[in-house]
Amino acid sequence: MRHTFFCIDGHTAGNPVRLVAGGAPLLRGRSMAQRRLDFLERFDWIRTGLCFEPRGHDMMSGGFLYPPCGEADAAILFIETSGCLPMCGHGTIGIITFGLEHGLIQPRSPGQLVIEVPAGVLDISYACDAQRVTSVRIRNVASYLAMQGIRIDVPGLGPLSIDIAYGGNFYAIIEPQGGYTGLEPMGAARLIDHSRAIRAMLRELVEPIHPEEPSIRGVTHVLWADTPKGDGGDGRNAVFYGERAIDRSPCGTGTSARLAQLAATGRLRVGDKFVHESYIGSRFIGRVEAATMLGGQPAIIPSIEGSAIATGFNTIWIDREDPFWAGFTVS
Ligand code: PYC
Repeated sequence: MRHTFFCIDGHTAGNPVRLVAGGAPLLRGRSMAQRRLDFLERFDWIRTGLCFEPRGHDMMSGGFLYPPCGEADAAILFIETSGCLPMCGHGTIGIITFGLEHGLIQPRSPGQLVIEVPAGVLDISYACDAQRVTSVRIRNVASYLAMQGIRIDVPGLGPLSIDIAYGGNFYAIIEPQGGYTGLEPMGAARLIDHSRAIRAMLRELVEPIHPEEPSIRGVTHVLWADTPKGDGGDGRNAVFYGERAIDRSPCGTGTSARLAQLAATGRLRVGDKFVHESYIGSRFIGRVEAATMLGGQPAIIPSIEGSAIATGFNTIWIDREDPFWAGFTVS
């Protein structure tokens, strides 16, 4: 049996986005959080088939557009090598851009959208030049500093003090200290090896749980913070996700988590802007839009602004006679 998926492929600030525009399964659930769990239970082979080799690769990421469960304009279900993220910033920027440029999303008010994702509801504004969407700004879900100063001893790096912040996913944030002197001396291969070890060590010690949506739990991503390289930047980062991926974009939920950490520690205030660079030098503009409370603790509403480029249409088959129909990974 052959399943056909019509995709628009592209990238946001260098990181891949595969918008699956045709072939989405019908999902059960009254919220995107419930539909996400239903997808993982019954249709995860679609995610692995489209994201893992031989149809994808370690960084592959994307999603489906769905009709909303509530009053929003549309809903997004994210797929990625590591699972179905509750929220993905670079993915949202790409999916909104490609969806608008190809008429899959019809805004009720031009320039504005309300989008449901498993982590909550996003207010989005965007700018166009003729048929092209030139920028997307996401007012993200409430983000907060969940844990501070967790101390671990990392083989090859020594003792580190790590904060955990939520920006749509839970991030371990490592600032330069001790054996970590910045991104340049580390290089991508060492970042990946250390990130896997650090995430495993943290998972033994702590399990952060979202105060309102307990299906969102656990440290999934590792953010290595650094000083900016280019003019006009405020910070730089490399985000590790999945098993072998370093985000090529500045990472939308990572930037949100970093803004929450910087705001909670008095280094940013409401109204501040933070230009965040990625490992490859691409940029998002982060902003601390507002202060709020989440589950009784102080939080912020961050926004992330960036742009995406479509690179082509991709009609992908998953054929049950293919020995690798559900994809594979190598360790
Ligand atoms: O942009 O939020 C993001 C993201 C998460 C993982 C990769 N990118």
